[in-house]
Amino acid sequence: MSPLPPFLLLCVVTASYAETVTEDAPSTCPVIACSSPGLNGFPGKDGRDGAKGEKGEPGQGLRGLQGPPGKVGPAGLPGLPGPKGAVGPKGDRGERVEYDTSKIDSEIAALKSELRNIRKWVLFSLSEKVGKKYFVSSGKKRNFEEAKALCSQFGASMATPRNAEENRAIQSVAKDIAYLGITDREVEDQFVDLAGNRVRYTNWNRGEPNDTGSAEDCVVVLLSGSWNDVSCADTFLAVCEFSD
Ligand SMILES: [Ca+2]
Ligand SMILES: [Ca+2]
Repeated sequence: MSPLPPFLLLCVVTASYAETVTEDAPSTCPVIACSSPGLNGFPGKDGRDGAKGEKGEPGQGLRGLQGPPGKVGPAGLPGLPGPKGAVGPKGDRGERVEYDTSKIDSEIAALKSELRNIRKWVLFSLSEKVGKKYFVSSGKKRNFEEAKALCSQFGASMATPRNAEENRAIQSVAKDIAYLGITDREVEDQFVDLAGNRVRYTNWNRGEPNDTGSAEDCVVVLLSGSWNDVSCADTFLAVCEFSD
């Protein structure tokens, strides 16, 4: 095979080159000068995305109705402490108060004296006095424990006669059957005062104490002044004794 003439070789090369560059750039090959015009090629591939356009105008559609308020959100964190306030104006000068302790002592002594006089007057009006003891009767009947609590409430104890004179005073102030501060609850037939001391003075009625039904462990003074052992659950007057 003989080699192609130089101008034909140039056309072949030029045509080959035109096919290669069609996709990227328009051909500038002077192929028109050497052959008939070719057919238009296929469209090239899509180009790269262009730069982002400017923001468009708001749409013209109808605006919806406002929705209901949302739920209340959680409480926020406490704020930081506020700045320190300005210093206030200086206060007035205080007055020096001097206590006269001797005056206070004398006033306390006067009050104590007055209180003693009132107490004496009350006891004198309501009680029977024997030596340094005042006997006062309650106006309401109670069981033994209630009578004991009543006397304790007023800083007194249940009447416990130590001799015939005190017994008469209790009998006189009671006006009715009344409890004494004497029981044999701990040991049967061993009558003791509320401090647990065995009583030396007694004034039993005839046939007493008889512990009827094995259930009589408290003691009352009868209208006659004599004593009877009774059930602690029965109700009688309470006589309390105060010390001078
Ligand atoms: Ca008894
Ligand atoms: Ca009895």
